[in-house]
Amino acid sequence: MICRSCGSANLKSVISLGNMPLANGLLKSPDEPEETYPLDLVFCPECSLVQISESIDPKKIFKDYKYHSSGSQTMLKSSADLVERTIRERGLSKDSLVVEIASNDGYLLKNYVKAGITVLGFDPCHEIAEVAISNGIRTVDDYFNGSWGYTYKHLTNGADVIHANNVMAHVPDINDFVEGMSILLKPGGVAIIETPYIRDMIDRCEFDTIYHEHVFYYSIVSLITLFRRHGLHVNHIEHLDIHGGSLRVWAGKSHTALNEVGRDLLVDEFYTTIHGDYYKDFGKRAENIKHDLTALLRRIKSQGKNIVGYAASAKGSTLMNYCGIGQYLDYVVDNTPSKQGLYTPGTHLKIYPPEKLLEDRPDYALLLAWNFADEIMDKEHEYVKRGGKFIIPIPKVRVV
Ligand code: DWN
Repeated sequence: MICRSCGSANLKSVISLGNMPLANGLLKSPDEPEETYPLDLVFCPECSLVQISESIDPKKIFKDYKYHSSGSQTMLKSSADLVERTIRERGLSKDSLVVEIASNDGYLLKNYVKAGITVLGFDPCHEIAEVAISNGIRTVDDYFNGSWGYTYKHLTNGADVIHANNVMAHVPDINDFVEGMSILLKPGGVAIIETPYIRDMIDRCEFDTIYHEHVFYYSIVSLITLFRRHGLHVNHIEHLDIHGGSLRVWAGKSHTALNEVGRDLLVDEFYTTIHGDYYKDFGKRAENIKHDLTALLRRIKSQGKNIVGYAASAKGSTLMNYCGIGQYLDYVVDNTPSKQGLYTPGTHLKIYPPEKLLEDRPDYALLLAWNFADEIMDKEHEYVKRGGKFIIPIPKVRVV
């Protein structure tokens, strides 16, 4: 195997989570056959990029993808705030073009449409792209790549802004993807990228955010190296708490001095992330969480109490399958209509609407989307008021 970004063959192991089903590979029935694949993470000392070793055909992962970004008020608010700020800071007008790659159901672009700005989305999941199109958001239901970048450069004279939220982790041919962004971007344009930050994943032991659709786990050094290869310069970086800790990166064709937050994060990386030994105890810490969580669930079950899962998330699939805890849960609830009635990958737990939580009032709910803990526990205040308890597994197993 070679590094997908720089081509180095000198890759080092970070963690091996064993053979895992596809994290969003929800089943129509519990006895539906499902494939598993090795889920191993490796580190490239040459360009500091962490990536999974196994390449899965994206069509297998995204063929009937069910993740709707509009399912979270946290995401909707974060996107609306970013759009308002970008329109203001970039002085966008109706003559501007804003492109979003992985535009999902239009959760972000709808804010530009409301402001009268021309938009173009790319999303390979036909059903989800149809939702955006039905809301008046021009969307190409295909994977973005270099040739789409070239095509739309000549069809539109280029993009003033390109958004790419939580997509760069998913693209095996990442050089072609970034080249496409560079071609499509106007000379004075900006690409605004959001992606989970590997420092948060390692420091908070968020091993459950490792799954096959997340090919890459970025550090700032790895992003700078990747962008520079395609004539893009990282000029501004912010560190967000969303999705368990993310980077928001502004990149453009001209080079300006990196902002202070970006400089501090970058200097910090040179003392930690880019030296492989930063990852050395990650596997042990993941095992500790597995031990603590399994012991807690076993203890609760020995007291004759019951437990359900809350959120049929991709991270929940990695957590449940790596920890082998499906046996302790009765079912999972989730607010995504297209997931309800299906079964979780590997653990084969049926997925119900969240209303079932109050109907059944199980003693405990294991929060499988802990990154939305505040939003979800606020929504389920009635369940808590009536004595229900949430178990939050990451970064430390605790009952709230
Ligand atoms: O990169 C990705 C990250 C950003 O989101 C995607 N590849 C896949 C996805 O990962 P995830 O499935 O672990 O994401 P979330 O956003 O942590 O989990 C969302 C799940 O939680 C959805 O299935 C909806 C559910 N949910 C819920 O049932 N009630 C979410 C909220 C906020 C709620 O109130």
